[in-house]
Amino acid sequence: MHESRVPTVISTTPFDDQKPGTSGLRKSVPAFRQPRYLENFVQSVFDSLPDARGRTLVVGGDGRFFNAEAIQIILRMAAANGVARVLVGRDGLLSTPAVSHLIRKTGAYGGFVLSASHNPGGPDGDFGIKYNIANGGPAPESLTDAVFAASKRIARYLTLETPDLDLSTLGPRTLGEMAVEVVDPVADYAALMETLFDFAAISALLKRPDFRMRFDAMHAITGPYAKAILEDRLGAPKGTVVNATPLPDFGGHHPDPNLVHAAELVEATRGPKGLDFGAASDGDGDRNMILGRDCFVTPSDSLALIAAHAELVPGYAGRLSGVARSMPTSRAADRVAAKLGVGAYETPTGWKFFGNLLDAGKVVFCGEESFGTGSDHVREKDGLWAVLYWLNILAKTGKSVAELLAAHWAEYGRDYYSRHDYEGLDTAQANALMADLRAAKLAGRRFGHRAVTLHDDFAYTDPVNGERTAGQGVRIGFDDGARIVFRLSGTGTSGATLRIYLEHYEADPARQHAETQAVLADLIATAKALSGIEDRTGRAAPDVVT
Ligand code: G16
Repeated sequence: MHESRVPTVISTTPFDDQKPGTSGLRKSVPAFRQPRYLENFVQSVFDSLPDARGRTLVVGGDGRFFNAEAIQIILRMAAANGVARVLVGRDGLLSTPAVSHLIRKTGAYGGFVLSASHNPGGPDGDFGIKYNIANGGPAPESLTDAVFAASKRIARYLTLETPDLDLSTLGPRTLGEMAVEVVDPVADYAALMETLFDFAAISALLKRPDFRMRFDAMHAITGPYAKAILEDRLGAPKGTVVNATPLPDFGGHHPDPNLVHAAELVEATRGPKGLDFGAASDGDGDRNMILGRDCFVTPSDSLALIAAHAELVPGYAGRLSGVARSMPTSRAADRVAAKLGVGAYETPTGWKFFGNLLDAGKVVFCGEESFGTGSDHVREKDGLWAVLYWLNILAKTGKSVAELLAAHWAEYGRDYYSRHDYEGLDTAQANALMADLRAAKLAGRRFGHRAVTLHDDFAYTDPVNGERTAGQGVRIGFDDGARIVFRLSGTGTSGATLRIYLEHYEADPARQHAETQAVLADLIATAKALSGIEDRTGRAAPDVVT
């Protein structure tokens, strides 16, 4: 093949299913491997950007199946669309938070993140692509709507006729007239972490013979980051990071750090000989799970504890302006914000909704029940950051995870919390269920000992730019402070997933140590009665309970 500097114009016709969801375009690998499918979407992004010509972009992915081919396609198309320079991780690898950091650090115009997050990988697994803007965060809805509109009228895409570029060694390359810089995926990110946390204190903790921890990278992108930071830099014993080599199919597992998919890690924290600290992250490194001996920290509680301990962490002491959480996330963080006298914001599900609040300095920490926590250091959630934050708290307080949780609940009350997912539902059936929930007349009705005090479909007006987002989930609040939320997932790739979020507030310390599902049993029964989920679908139980 002759290397060409002149763009080739290829005719194409639209696909009708390229609407980005909660976090970019996610589809099965076979869908992405259809001829012109990825190309159409990437060209639709270029056609929607005000002006990417002459600018710098960052490109990287979580190494899942199809990552390597997709990177080459995107590089050729970027060159053909007049991009001046692309920074790409070695072998095309970059975690999602690392992409966000590189965009911010280099002042890039934006970037492409290739991942389907926690969804399984492999030839029959999932793939995804997301465009991030200059602040390092996911594109706002105005841009993703424009991309979808462009994808419906696309008639051509631009590419170069060039061989694949070698991405296996660091350094500069050229592709047509575009400069390509292959960068170390870990170095910049590791340097950033060092500016935020008390590395000396964490290192001393990790070297203590009586402190036993494990980080499960789930054969996904965080392995090299966690090894470099926890083992090489901070001195944790070799082998602290397990499943550390990223694999295109994640070893056949579901790279989702939760009680179901990281069951082996959970088991290792159980009993008198259990680990003191366990943590895991997902496919692209932005999610996290935090465990102590015989205890699991819900992501909602994790956000609240992170906010409550900001004074112990060098990068955050003395500058907490506010905290934001997605609507279905429990209200534990709101209680901390109220006590500290800082802002509290409730946004729709999706990290993109935090971007304006972070840019405007209204909040420093953000979190979601879907195992996402982060801060204003980047504009994505960040799995390893959350783990380092917890280690910083443990090191500075000298307390165990269980002790920290108990003290927090005693001070603020406990929000018992759980999410029940019904996956792979018929889409029409799921939409009808949601429509009926919206239309139901629930205000004032009694369910057992509770009366309904709130029933709405959550809508959000961005306090920074006034953009309105409606239809974000049905909220049902009760007079004792309990709450049920129903919404459909925006990240699945087949059928519909109904998520039922359940929470019950308990102020009495004597009743804060019961088993979550037992405490929530009557609320779960109410949720089933209200939605008719089991009668409508024939399902006897949720597929995943976290
Ligand atoms: C994405 C979004 C998150 C969202 C999560 C679940 O995370 O970035 O903001 O909470 O999906 O969304 P849904 O409930 O619509 O499935 P990730 O880690 O998959 O990129």
